[in-house]
Order: sequence, then C-alpha cells, then structure tokens
Amino acid sequence: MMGNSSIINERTERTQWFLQDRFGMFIHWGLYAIPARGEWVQSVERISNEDYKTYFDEFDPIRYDPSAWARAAKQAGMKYAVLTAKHHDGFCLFDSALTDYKSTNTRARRDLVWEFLEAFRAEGLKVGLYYSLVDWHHEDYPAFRDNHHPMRDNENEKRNPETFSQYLSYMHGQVRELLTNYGKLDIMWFDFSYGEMVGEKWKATELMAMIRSLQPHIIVDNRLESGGEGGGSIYTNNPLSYSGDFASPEQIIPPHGVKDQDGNSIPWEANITLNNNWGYTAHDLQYKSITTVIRKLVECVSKNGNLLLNVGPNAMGEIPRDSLDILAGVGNWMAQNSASIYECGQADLSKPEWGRYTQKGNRLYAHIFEENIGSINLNGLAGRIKKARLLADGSEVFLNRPWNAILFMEDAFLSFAKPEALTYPLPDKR
Ligand code: FHN
Repeated sequence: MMGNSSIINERTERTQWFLQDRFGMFIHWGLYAIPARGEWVQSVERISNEDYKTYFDEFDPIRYDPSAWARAAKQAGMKYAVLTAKHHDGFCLFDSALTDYKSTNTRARRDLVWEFLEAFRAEGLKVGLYYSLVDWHHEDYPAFRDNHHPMRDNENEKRNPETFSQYLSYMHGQVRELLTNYGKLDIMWFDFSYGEMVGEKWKATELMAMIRSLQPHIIVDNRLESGGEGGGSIYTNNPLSYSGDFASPEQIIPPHGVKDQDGNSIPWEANITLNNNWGYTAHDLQYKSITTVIRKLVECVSKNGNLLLNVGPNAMGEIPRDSLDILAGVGNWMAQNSASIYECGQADLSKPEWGRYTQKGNRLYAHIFEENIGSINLNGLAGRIKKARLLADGSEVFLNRPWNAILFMEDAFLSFAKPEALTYPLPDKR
C-alpha cells in the first residue's frame, strides 16, 4: 500500500540530526520538587489545588543555574535536552500571558524556560520543550474517570466537560506562545494521550498545522496519539499530520527497535529515568549504575534508536549529586567511545552473544559486555574484517586464535561497554 510518502519524506529530513545525535537529557522540574515525592504527587495523594498552592507560594529555586545543567549534559556526551515547560499539575515554567500559574509569578520571578533555552544553546546543544496535554489545574480540564489515573478530591466534578474546548484554546495558545516567543526550538515533546483522548480530541490537526507554520523544522513526538506504551499512526506507512516524527517508548527499550507495519525502521527515542522517578524524590536512591546507562545507550543505538535520559532537579534548582555522578561516568566513557554512538545505528550483523554491535558506514563497533574478552569468538566473521582496534586508545587488538577472524568491514573498533573493562588486560600477544 502506498504510504503517505510526503509525510514520511518530510519526517526523514527533519529527523536527520536527531538520528545522528542519539543521546539527550530529559528534565522533569516544577513545584513537585518541593514535596519531593515525584511529579504525580498531587494526583496520587489527592492534593487539592488549594493545598498544592502552598508549593507555588513557596517556590524559589535560588540555586537554579541552567548553565551548570548544560555543562553536565554536554560533558556526559548529550547533544540535546528537553525541559518540562508545563507538567500535568499545570504549573508553567514560562511567562505565559494565558495564566497566572507560572514561574514569573512565584518568588523566583524568573522565566525558567527562557533561561534553560539560552544556557543549553550557549553550550551548543539542541533544545526541546515538554508540554503536558493533561492539566489538573485548568478549570476547564475534565477529570480522569478511570482508576488508572487517581485524581484529587472530586473538586473536578464541579467542572463542566462541555467547556473542554476552552481548555483546548488555552493549550493551543500556550503552544503558540512557546513556538513564538522563545526562539528556535528543535523538539516539541507532548505528553500524553489516553483512552478516548487521542488525536482530534486535542484538535491535533489544527495544532500541528500551527506548529508546522511557526517552526517547520521542529520534530514532534507521537504522544498526540499515544502514551508511554506506544501506538498511533506513526507505526503505519500512512501517517497523519499529527502522527509525530518519532516514537517514544517509555522506561523500556523495544526488543527489535521500532518499525512500521512494513518492517521499516522509524525514528524512536527511549525515555528512561536514572532512578525510579521522573520528578525529584528525596527517598528514591535506586539509581541505575554507570554501566547500566552505557549499555542502555548502546542498546538503543544498536536498534537505530535514541536515549533520552532523565534528571529531576530539586526545589533549589540543582541536579542531584547522584545523577551528576552517573552523568560524569557516562561522559568519561563517551569521551573515548562516542564514535560508536554518534551517527551510528543498527549493524548489518545480528547481535553477538557477548554484547552488541553498532555501525556507521562500513565501520563496525563491537561493544563487549562480557568480562572475559578471550572467550569471545568472532569466527563467524572470518574473512570479513581487516583489522580491529580498541576504541579507547586506538591500540591494536591482538586477536588470539578465536579472534583470528579477518572481518569484512574496513576496520572494526572494539568498545568496552563497561568502563572498568577499559583497563581489562587483553590476551597476551602470541
Ligand atoms: O505521566 C507522565 C510522567 O509523569 C512522565 O512525564 C512520563 C515521561 O515519559 N510521561 C507520562 C507517563 O507516560
């Protein structure tokens, strides 16, 4: 079936930089950093807007330094960043003319989005904004009904769903503000559709027409039609104007990447937390290790995908130290191995049992996850690779007998997707 080739062709052109950059920072920040129990705290604990306003009255991130955030992202090897301009609680981190519920009306009296964009652009990173379709604060947004999204007390019941179109005018108006008043944006990250609230329920065709008219180059995720579980017309070869430019699997890396119904790879980005929460939590200390993050990044790229790795700054405006330490460790690995990530994608070879491959042109990168390099057998590649070097220092990788494969690629570079392995003794030269 002929797909909607013009939309697919435009999507391919718009996402070129995205598929080259591969690695970005997700930033969930807002009033919820004060209760420090995650970004859904208002809903899960059924806090009324009146009680939640305590945090609005108090919010004053005196140590907010987006340049420090940008430097941490850049050092980690990240090439772009996406900040929550408005999350589900409706609090706007930008100076919207359409609401008083915004950071410029808090003690901070700062346009936090503007400062973020300026700081990350100054470090050479591309910038995106996350915007929640869901809004627990706006008087015309109807409550969720199913118990999957526990809502606050039934103050929402007083709201008249028929005035939902008023909310849509507000939502579209704020998106227009972000795309008009904040310079060139590279990504618009909507979140999220659910139940019957998909596509035209958000007046998505009209919204996307406005977005494309204001910033034609911008790339948009697929959540005008889906939630974190995936879905929507982006998976077909006949996408709609609001299908989005990339799929957004959440907290998972799809086993075979993301492909359309004909098996064609489509742009995708796994968004993943460093611990178990998107928003700052004082108690969640279950952080992923540096090795785990590196392996997730390698796995995404090995399947033609991106990794959007989340940080949740605290109420003072600081990225938590645990998160910074992990980013620094990932950055140390990227400093020596980023050639196996940037502009790379799925290899022509199937996944080896000892790790993963990524590839750029005729250069193959073998990412070794296993401890003992000697047990790894490249015989299946015999006659196919001419030489192999260790990516970290360019040293010749002396291929002991199981390795005496002459591999097909012009040259193969071995990266150790485990930072400790960088010092792992290679087999004695024979
Ligand atoms: O409900 C949100 C959640 O708080 C977070 O923003 C994630 C990030 O992908 N998106 C929604 C859950 O799918």
